[in-house]
Amino acid sequence: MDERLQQIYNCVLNGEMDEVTAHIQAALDAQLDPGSILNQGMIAAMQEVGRLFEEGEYFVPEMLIAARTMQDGLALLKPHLVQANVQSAGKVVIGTVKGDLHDIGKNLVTMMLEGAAFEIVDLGVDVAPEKFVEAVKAHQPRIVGLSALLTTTMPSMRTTIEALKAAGVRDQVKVIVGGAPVTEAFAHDIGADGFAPDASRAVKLTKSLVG
Ligand code: B1M
Repeated sequence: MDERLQQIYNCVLNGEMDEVTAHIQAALDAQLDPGSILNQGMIAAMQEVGRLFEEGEYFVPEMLIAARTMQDGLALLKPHLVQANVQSAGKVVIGTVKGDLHDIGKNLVTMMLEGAAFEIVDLGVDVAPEKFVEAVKAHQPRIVGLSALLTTTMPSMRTTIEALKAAGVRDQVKVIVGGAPVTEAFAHDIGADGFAPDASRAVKLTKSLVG
């Protein structure tokens, strides 16, 4: 791996918040591809954080500080990942489902959708089904995006779709789902309109669903 990407990887892995932005800036100044900085530097490091957590070497505080480091880095990288467009491509209501506090992936999807000119209503994390229903009624989006990172919160995706049906608004929107444990088969099973494994494919999917 390029030495500069390795330094960014190490910063996220070790939660070196003070240094990550300087390394990302140096990589950008050296014309490294922002997509490689994100995928090989930052997302790969978060996967390693997850592995260390599973093996009992990292605990929640280490995971949290790595997440904060990633978020600081993302703030700097954002303008390089997205190119602002003027005309809205449609409105998207997005959130991490009830019980789930993970938002880095959801924020990345949001960022990429914004870059593709979608108007975003971000409901944040731990969003109850009724909040999604309220937001659909209030904002009339074309797409509802649900993110989940825990196997224990994946059922909240189903509950949210059921709540949209019960409120009579399911047919007004397309529902897309994603997050590390989510699969195409699960999306199909819960009656979602689409699944994307990563942020760039979430943009492609959203574009295809809004025509
Ligand atoms: Co948590 N955590 N965590 N965590 N965490 C995981 C998910 C875990 C896999 C770690 C592990 O054991 N290996 C594990 C889940 C196991 C399982 O469910 N089977 C886990 C656990 C157990 C927990 C706690 C229960 C730990 C505890 O308290 N004992 C707890 C739960 C809290 C809660 O939510 N109620 C917890 C807490 C946390 C922190 C708060 C410390 C922190 C989150 C901070 C934050 O998000 N602000 C955290 C972190 C950082 C992780 C890992 C290490 C990294 C997640 C991440 O940000 N990845 C994670 C391990 C891992 O994923 N390997 C882990 C980078 C991000 C860019 O990827 O989110 O997958 P991801 O998003 C991708 C795609 O999935 C997709 O696009 C994104 C960009 O490409 N995508 C979508 C995501 N949403 C989408 C929506 C779409 C489309 C695509 O359409 C709408």
